[in-house]
Amino acid sequence: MGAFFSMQLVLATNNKDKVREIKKVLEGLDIQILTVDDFDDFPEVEETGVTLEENAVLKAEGIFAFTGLPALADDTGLEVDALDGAPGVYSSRYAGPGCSYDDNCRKLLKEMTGVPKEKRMARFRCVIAVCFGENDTASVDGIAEGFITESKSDADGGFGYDPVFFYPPFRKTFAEMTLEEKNAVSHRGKALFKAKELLRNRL
Ligand code: ITT
Repeated sequence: MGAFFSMQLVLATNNKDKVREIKKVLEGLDIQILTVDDFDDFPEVEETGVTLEENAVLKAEGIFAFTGLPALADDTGLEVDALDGAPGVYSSRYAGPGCSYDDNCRKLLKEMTGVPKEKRMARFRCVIAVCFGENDTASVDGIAEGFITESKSDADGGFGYDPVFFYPPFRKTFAEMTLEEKNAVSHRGKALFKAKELLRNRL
């Protein structure tokens, strides 16, 4: 395998599930992908923004500042219509500090108790920011539309809210999809295909 790449890119995330999906889409580019595992004391950038885009930019620029290398960050939220867009930007800590994916899914199903099928629309929104250098950050986004199920799927694909997110065109939840299927239609997959173009143009 060639040891030299045209670019190095750090994935500015502590979420291993995101890393798996991101790496798959960026495969084949002449870029060496680095992650949290390649650095000592990789920081957790504080998400003080009020929008997904602000947080994605904060994370990408924070990791660029730490590593001196181009960095790609992802900020994602699940927007549920019947809950006025919650959990949205607070999706990771919906059930409280230190909560698990399962805690979040259970809390969401509880909040949605009694909401009829036709009012269970929701969407994942993903913003990806790439910081190429000082004052040189670009962001792109992607959306996937679906419904919140009434019970949690026991399939183990995907992560986070995937077991309660039903995707009508495929007639299954994101948790029942392979990595390739999910990436082809998901919020992150769509944002990543745009990010891949941004990266290609810089090689
Ligand atoms: P980083 O900030 O380190 O990237 P995080 O998990 O805190 O990791 P977010 O702030 O973007 O990331 O939180 C989004 C939360 O939304 C995440 O913790 C999951 O619970 C959920 N989530 C994100 N992407 C998802 C996906 O593709 N499918 C289902 N749930 C997802």
